[in-house]
Amino acid sequence: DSSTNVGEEIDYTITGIEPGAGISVTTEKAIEEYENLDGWQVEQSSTAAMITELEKAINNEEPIVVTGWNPHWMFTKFDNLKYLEDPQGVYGEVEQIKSLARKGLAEEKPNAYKLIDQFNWSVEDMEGIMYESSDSGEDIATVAKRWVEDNPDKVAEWTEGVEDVNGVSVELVSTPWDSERASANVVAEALKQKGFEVTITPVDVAVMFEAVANGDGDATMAAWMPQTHADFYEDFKDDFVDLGANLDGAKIGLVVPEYMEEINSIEDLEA
Ligand code: PBE
Repeated sequence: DSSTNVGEEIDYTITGIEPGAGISVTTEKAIEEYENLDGWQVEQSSTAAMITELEKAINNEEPIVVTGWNPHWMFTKFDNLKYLEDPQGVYGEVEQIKSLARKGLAEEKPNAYKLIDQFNWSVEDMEGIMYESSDSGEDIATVAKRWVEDNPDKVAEWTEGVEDVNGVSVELVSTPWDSERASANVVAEALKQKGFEVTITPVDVAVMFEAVANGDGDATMAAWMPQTHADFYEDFKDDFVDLGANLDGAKIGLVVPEYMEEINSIEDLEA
């Protein structure tokens, strides 16, 4: 029946991820902004649960709307996904992933600060680690460590002018997603090569911003801006140092399988 209402079929539910994610907050905003999403809800659970639901739907060619983002391997594992157009710009355009340092880090641990400030890589670099880990089943940390060994030229750009130290500790705070586990682990590896002792603490986005702002953590490489983490950034921006982008070309949005041919824009989701 060509008049099938997708909303009804999926119970007016967007399949989402962890409640602490920026994309979950943004999706609540989308539901408020788009009149046609009146009465819709986000089912928040975990990234793994969302991927399982997505895989199940694709295998049965059933409709599903998920919260999706790049860099991520979901677009390689499933080669038939598309972002929905977002005419109201709730999810924004292209995003950057920024590094933030606590105030005082530059003075107290100048070499760590310098390396973190110089850390910069591409979507392809980050996704390479994520694909390899999802393919081989190896932990992101293991793959990231190998990536650092295999990419001495890139790492040399981050360590340029950084002097060796003897066991200075650095506390990185990050989020639990694979993308951020990749960046935190490559930076940790590069810091270790220079003699630092590094810990990585994955926490909720809000806690990550708070930790860098109150000095519990030295730095993070995991701030998605200008959209995904905007609320958290605003809350704490007077209390951290913004080191700029470490990656350009990230993206978030609502994602559906291509076989949902009639659905190309968020506005195509019926109330
Ligand atoms: N993500 C991946 C996170 C940031 C990294 C897009 C799921 C989020 O806060 O939404």
